[in-house]
Amino acid sequence: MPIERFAIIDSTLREGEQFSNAHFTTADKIAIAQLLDEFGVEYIELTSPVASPQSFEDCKTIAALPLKAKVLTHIRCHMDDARVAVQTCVDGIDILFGTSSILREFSHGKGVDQIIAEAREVISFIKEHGKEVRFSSEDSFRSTEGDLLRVYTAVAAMGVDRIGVADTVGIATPRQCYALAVELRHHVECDIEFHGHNDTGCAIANSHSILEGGATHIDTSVLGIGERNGITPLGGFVARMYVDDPAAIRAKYDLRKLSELDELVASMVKIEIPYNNFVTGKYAFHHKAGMHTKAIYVNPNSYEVLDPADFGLTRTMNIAHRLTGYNAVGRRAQELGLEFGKDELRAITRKIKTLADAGPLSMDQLDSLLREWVVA
Ligand code: HCA
Ligand code: CU
Repeated sequence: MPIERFAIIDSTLREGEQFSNAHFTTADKIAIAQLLDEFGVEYIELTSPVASPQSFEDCKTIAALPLKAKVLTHIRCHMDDARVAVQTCVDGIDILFGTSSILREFSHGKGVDQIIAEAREVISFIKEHGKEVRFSSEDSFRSTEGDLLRVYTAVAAMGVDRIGVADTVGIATPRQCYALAVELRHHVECDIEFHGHNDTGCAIANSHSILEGGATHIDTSVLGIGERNGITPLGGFVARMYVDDPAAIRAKYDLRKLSELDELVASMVKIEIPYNNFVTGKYAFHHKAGMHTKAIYVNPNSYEVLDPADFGLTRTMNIAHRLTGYNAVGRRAQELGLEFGKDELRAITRKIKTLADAGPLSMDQLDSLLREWVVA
């Protein structure tokens, strides 16, 4: 699939509301939706309007905003929910039904024929109201392939815009995702969406693989927030796609909005952005070892596949430690307007390493050492 063709369905305002600390006010939701829209996600998914009276009002409010992104809401595959959802003026409705044997046994207790019959009623009702409709099978990867294919081919024949594959428990592997998409492509022509939980750390890789197999839409949330440890994070997913084709991704999304989005949502849900977060983590563009800093000065691409400038960020270097190298020390001296010969720089670097063996140095200490060397 050409990279420009995939679309992001950001679910910060639906899956993200299921994150432990999330309690978005209407104003919060508007701010998130507007920033996601400026970033350029193609869809914004909202909590079901039947969840609570405020959720219903918020659905109407967000659906009425002048956004480029299409607004979706998310409901159970049930006429009671569908009747409410069509009153909210959203562009589309994502419906969900559990197909795995575990959910059929312990959750809703329905067979595949019954699932298809209920889906038919809900899907035709939503289509009659002129809305986009997606049918997703909850816990897809613990459903048998036969059941999945029966349900998906049936709903595709009913004219859904998308079918959804949901790795509800984060059990899928990239290979399984790829294989499932290839298989589905033999059976359905409609778009294919993926919603992947991150319990085992595979959410981004799964999202990427399923696109390679023929899926078209990926669910994300800002910082990956969601039920348990969440889903595919918007920033990490975009970073993964960027590496395949930076120009296409720069054209599709305003990448410089990513930090603002991560910071906004982190503050609303009262968490710190993790130090190792994709793109926006404190150390995402930080270089330390001498071999790395030397090469980075010559060509940043040697140890960076993401250009921080594309994300409105700058790289940082830590050279005040025992893994440092004389190239980096020399650059620092130049920045301070100091000139040293090669041998001198090697001697200074040896001194830094010896001092740093006793414990971490600060940049100020390193700068003083360089300045005092001149004086001495
Ligand atoms: C859940 C629902 C869901 C739905 C995904 C989808 C999941 O909270 O269990 O609509 O595709 O992970 O299955 O978020
Ligand atoms: Cu989910």
